[in-house]
Amino acid sequence: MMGAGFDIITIFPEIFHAYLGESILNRAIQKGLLDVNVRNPRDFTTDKHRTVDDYPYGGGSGMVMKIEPIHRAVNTVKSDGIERLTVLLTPQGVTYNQEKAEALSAYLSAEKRRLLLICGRYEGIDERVRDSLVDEEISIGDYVLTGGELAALVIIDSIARLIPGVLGDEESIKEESFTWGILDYPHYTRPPEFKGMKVPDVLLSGNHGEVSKWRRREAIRRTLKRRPDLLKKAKLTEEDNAIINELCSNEK
Ligand code: 6GU
Repeated sequence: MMGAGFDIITIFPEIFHAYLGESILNRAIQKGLLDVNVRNPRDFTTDKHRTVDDYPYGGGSGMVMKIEPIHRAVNTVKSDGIERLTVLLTPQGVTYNQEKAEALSAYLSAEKRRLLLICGRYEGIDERVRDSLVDEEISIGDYVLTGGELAALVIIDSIARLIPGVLGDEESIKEESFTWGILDYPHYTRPPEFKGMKVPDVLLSGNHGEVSKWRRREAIRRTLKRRPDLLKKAKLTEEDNAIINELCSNEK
């Protein structure tokens, strides 16, 4: 596989089949650029009720995911001997961002490496899963979800769109790396005027140099206004800095 391969441990496999069955990611799977293998810990239980959770030792509210079904599911996945990074999705993890997406994408682009994502559910997961099976813990932001499934999909989606051939438009990725770290510029399509709202003249001018300059300026303007924190880390040119200085002084 020249794209990216994922193994998912989840008690809700349908969530993955639903999202990955649509549009761009479905096409990436059909093209062999993306491979996602979903395993349900419930299929690795041995009791009549197929129990995947239990009461917490020490008492308290909520249920805890049991280690044995997860351990068996992980071992089954790993039995092919392929090199894998095992990630637990949990609000306690390191916050995910585009930099991390690019790092994981680079890790996966090496032939025969995969990402194994374990989705937590209920109030928690037996700590021994972390201790014995997990390399890294990732969170997708400072809010609490009912489970790690949406986080796993966020990670798969963000990595998949970095694989050459998935978006079908290599230019957009190149342009993205140029704008890395700042917000996108405003987009317009026909009609040129809608209820009195006009498309900026420069975009209709056919002057590609002027269009590029306008877009860069608007992207910087937006970032300055909405996410000034991003400018500290962004890749900026001397020209960008001149634009920032100008926009700042015009404010007064
Ligand atoms: Cl990875 N899991 C859960 N349950 N909630 C989250 C999260 C993950 N990332 C942000 N909130």
